[in-house]
Amino acid sequence: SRKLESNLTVTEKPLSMCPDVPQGLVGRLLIEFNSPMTMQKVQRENPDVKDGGKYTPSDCKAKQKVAIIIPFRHREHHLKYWLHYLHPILRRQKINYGIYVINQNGESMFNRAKLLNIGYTEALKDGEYDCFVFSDVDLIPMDDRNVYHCYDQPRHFAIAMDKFGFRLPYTGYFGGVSGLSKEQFLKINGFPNEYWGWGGEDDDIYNRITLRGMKVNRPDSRIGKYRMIKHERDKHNEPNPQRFTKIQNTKINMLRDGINSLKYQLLNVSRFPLYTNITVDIGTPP
Ligand code: UDH
Ligand code: NGS
Repeated sequence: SRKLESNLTVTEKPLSMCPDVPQGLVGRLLIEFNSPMTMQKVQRENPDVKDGGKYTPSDCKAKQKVAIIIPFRHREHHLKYWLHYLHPILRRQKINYGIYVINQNGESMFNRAKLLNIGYTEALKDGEYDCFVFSDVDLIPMDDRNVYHCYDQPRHFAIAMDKFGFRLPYTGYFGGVSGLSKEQFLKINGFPNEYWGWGGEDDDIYNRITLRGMKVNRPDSRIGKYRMIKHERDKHNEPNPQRFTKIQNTKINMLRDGINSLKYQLLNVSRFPLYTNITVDIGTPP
């Protein structure tokens, strides 16, 4: 309670914990990428999001603090749609969250998993996060019951993508959108830093999880549906010819390659209205 200038005492009810199943979800969503989108429009749609893309539910206390990490380079068009769809979904899900776009500087080979490790590290410098959701910039959930927080086991969210006919392509698929608590992430020494170019890094993460005795947890396939924004293969993210041998060696490599060996140069941190942009120099493949 607090005293006002007069002698009135206003009693503020302490916020109760947010319920396990958020109230006010709408279920299935209509997702399309044809309507024009501008960052100004998305900002106007989301006045309650705080600088840097932070949000805290106003009517209940969230159990977890979630950092959402997006690996990024030259996908501004996709990011507008991602922010347009995700901010309202996360708000309905009553998530206490911050959005971190990890932007790879320069034109050397792309390295998705290393950018995700950097996202984990940089988010923790910015807030006391206990959960990390890693999302590609071109994946939009089609149902808001697919709740973006952490679970008892590492979570795979993007299990039924349109490009795979709304099915899991294979049992060990862990790509697209996934979520690990801080403890789960540290238990597997984070993600590999040594997958340059496209492919395999998600399979390596899956291997790490099972090798440490954890089991991937997934939503119901009716709820885990996604639309992917169609795009051509990016430059400097060609399929990595080493990926097949690398995923055979997760067990040995995960001991030395991971969050314990992460090296990069922080170039810029900018807080925009709907996200925090972190630009990094991650080096080049050996
Ligand atoms: N990413 C970027 N910039 C890049 C490469 C990747 O931002 O230059 C990020 C982005 O978040 C993307 C994610 O990394 O969603 C995964 O990369 P990807 O989209 O290249 O992987 P995906 O499997 O596509 O979606 C592979 C090429 C498919 C070509 C299909 C041609 N019809
Ligand atoms: C596997 C890749 C994964 C990839 C998945 C889906 O073959 O990294 O296909 O790819 N693993 C290897 O290459 C070892 S997709 O259809 O989205 O292009 O995520």
